[in-house]
Amino acid sequence: MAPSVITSPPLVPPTATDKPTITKKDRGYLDTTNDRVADYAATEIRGATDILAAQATRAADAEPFGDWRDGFFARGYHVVKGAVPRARAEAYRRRMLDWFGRFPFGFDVHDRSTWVQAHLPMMMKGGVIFNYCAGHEAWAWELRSEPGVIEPFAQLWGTDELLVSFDAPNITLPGRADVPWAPWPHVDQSPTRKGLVCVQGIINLSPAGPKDGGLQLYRGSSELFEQFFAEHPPQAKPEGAPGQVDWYGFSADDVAWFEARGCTLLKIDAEPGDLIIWDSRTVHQSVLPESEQIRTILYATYAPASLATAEDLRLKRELFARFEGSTHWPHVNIWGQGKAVRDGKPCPGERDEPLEKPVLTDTVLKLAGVKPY
Ligand SMILES: O=C(O)CCC(=O)C(=O)O
Ligand SMILES: [Fe+2]
Repeated sequence: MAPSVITSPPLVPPTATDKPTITKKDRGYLDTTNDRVADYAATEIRGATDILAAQATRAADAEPFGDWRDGFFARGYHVVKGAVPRARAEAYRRRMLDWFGRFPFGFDVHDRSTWVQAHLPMMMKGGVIFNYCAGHEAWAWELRSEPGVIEPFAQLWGTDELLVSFDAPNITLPGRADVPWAPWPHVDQSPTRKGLVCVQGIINLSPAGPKDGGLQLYRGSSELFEQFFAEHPPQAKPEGAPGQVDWYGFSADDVAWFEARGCTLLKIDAEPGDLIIWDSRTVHQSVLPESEQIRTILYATYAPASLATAEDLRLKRELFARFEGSTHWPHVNIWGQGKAVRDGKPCPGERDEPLEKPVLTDTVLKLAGVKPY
């Protein structure tokens, strides 16, 4: 299938004189300085591939892989145990929390009175940090370069020539009175994309047991993705929902439709160093901690560099050059997260570069799409 063309949102970095586009947010999503994509049908998409579908067929048929991939393709998710060795996972967590403590808003991890928005960076859903060059800190790039994280994606795609998303960390403090939680079941795949074309991931750095913050997914929902949208043409994105095209939020009625077809809500348990991966057609959400555990994760998705067009690689290099975060998609939908907005204005804690810049290793440059394979 020939890849089609996307109408890309402009990727012009905001300047002091630009007025950020402010949208009203009442769902815990983020204001952004970048343009939104609201019309799924009008947005042409690239990145069609049958690589994973062929792998899934193999897993189900005569020649199963005989490893974790068979389970992944049967269920649509998998937890790779110990993708990052435990001691290193704990060291990454410390570096991440140390970085989190260095914003200029007066947050002190030892002082619970500072665990409120006034003392914290702007975060989606109480923890996701898309801005402040967060995804380009040295610890984020070292984590993405971990061989045990890359390897499962290389196995899934059948190549180790991969790109990675410039994705966000999530640092969720427990017990915040100023962060209400409501269900936010969604998929990170445009309703206009067909089939299994993206597998997204979480590099988990803190204990994620039943009472801890973590990922919930509707088991079996990935298989119903096409049928759902055939029966329910996609609605325009509500005001304030994430601005990129690979996102669709579901109503309670929609969730009931999935439940009526046997999907059940499952909370994924994981330990520090585990990699959680799931088919991007899976309906999912995160839940806040009920325990005292600070949730610390990095989102990370890998896909073959060969699936990216020259234009997507150009957009990716632009984001990389200015340390800007992307979506969960590594090879297409290269949509920058822009700068954080606080009280309707560019956040004074924003920055133009990470506190600790990444070392530009061969692996980093190739995963970033800067250096060709
Ligand atoms: O944090 C999680 O477990 C999932 C978050 C999520 O769904 C997202 O960022 O798209
Ligand atoms: Fe998601």
